[in-house]
Amino acid sequence: MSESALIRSERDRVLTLTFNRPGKLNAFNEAITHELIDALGYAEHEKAVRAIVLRGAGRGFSAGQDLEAFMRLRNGATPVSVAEHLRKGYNLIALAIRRIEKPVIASLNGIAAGVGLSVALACDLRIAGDDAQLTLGFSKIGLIPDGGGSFMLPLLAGFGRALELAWTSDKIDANEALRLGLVNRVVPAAALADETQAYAERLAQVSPVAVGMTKRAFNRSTLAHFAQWLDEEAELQEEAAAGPDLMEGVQAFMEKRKPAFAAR
Ligand code: T3D
Repeated sequence: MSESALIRSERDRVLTLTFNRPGKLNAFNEAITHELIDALGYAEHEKAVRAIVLRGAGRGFSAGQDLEAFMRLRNGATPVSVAEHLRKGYNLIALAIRRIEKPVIASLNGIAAGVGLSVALACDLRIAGDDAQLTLGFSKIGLIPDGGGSFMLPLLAGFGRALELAWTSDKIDANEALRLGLVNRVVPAAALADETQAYAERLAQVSPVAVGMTKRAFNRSTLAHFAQWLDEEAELQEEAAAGPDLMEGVQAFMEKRKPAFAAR
């Protein structure tokens, strides 16, 4: 039997969800996406779960959408619309993370790229190992940050810095991410799993009423338009994906060369 793309484990009221495609830097395929949506649904309703941790197996958190799988979906007999793919996948993940009235913590080891980073940014808190590297990556394939990234990135990092990170797709390290407010704390890479578990256990002991209702209050005061924005973001991504740059960008990634984007 093949191993699950998402491993669930529970200890001391903390549910840990581990993306499990280490050979592909935990790039999201349909299996991870849908198993994650299911697991978040379980976490929302299971009273024994009081905090949730998302993490990646191997040397990274996630490299974002699996580009080979994505091309198969786009080039198949019935090509998938990008907007629909987002609405049935990443948008549901971001909405679930925001809806669960329990702390959801991203534990960032190594690389977090593309929509992998968006998923981390949709979480309540981010704890990074000192080996963490963050990159948007969307601009390299002619896309905009999606999965809520175009909302959460400017909110956390500020408008100008967010644009810079989105346009350049520059990789930033854990300390730069901390300085920009993209992560809450940085710990030695070797201690990341233990530190994240300990912090999640601490939050699991706080009044669930205080935790849940504070999250609801912050969602309403600051993220009131998040759901509507996810929908608009999906439309914008559909428009971006309709041009030639996506294909050129993905082709270049697979051929391990720089993309050559023509004038618009
Ligand atoms: O409709 C929709 O859903 C659209 C939504 C799109 C959302 C997105 O996330 S778009 C952005 C997608 N992600 C990227 O563009 C990132 C692509 N990856 C990279 O730029 C680099 O891999 C990293 C910067 C993340 C890491 O670089 P490095 O040098 O540490 O590792 P590597 O050698 O590039 O990758 C290791 C392996 O993972 C490699 O496979 P191989 O050659 O050993 O067999 C590589 O091809 C594979 N891999 C990495 N990222 C992806 C991937 N395979 C498929 N998809 C990936 N995203």
